[in-house]
Amino acid sequence: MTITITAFERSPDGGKGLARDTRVRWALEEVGQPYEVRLVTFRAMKEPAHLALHPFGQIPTYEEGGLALFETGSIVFHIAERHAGLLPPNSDDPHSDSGADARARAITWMFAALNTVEPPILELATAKIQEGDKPWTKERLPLVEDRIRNRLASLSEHLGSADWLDGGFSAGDLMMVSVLLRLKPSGILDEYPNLAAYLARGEARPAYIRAFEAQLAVNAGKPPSS
Ligand SMILES: N[C@@H](CCC(=O)N[C@@H](CS)C(=O)NCC(=O)O)C(=O)O
Repeated sequence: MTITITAFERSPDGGKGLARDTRVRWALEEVGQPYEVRLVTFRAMKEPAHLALHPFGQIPTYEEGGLALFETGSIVFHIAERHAGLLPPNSDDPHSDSGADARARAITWMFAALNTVEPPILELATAKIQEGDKPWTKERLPLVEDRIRNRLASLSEHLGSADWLDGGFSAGDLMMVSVLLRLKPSGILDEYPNLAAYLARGEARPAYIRAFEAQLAVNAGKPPSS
């Protein structure tokens, strides 16, 4: 069955890979599933046809046969559940830690990326881009940055010298790396060398490179629209 995702016709980041279709492309590349992309304008995202797929009028969406999904957490989880490569296989033995428990922990890291680490990082983007001209932004920025440091310190402590968050690379790492990517220009990540190296490991994966290049090809040569 053909998989079709949606992406910005013109991404606000001009192709830096921060638009969330990149994480879905990455997941599909990791599991070796071909996919098609339907590009949408900001206006089309708010029109009935797209709202029928995504109630909040955003990208990405995911269609496969009669199934339509939105929210990257749900989409990546769906891909990881149906195709080998992103989650440890379920073990038949309920008493074994090697299967079901490892899978549950990898899923936990997906939630941690989206619910615990991403929110303060998005807050920084909002503070800089949407509220950058407010008189209180200068005072607010250090507070927001410290909330990010608080999360990164815990994440760095957990990761230690390991390559990935829990054993081998999983959908949890895919989501965490995707979330951390937005921090690159801020320099904050460099305060945690193991996290900077973790990010670089994610970006070096062939599947990530293919995903990044595919989204870049859409945006190449087009100036950012905001
Ligand atoms: N929580 C959603 C966030 C989706 C989201 O914010 N998408 C952005 C692009 S990365 C978007 O469509 N922005 C345009 C808008 O909200 O109007 C997810 O993970 O899928």
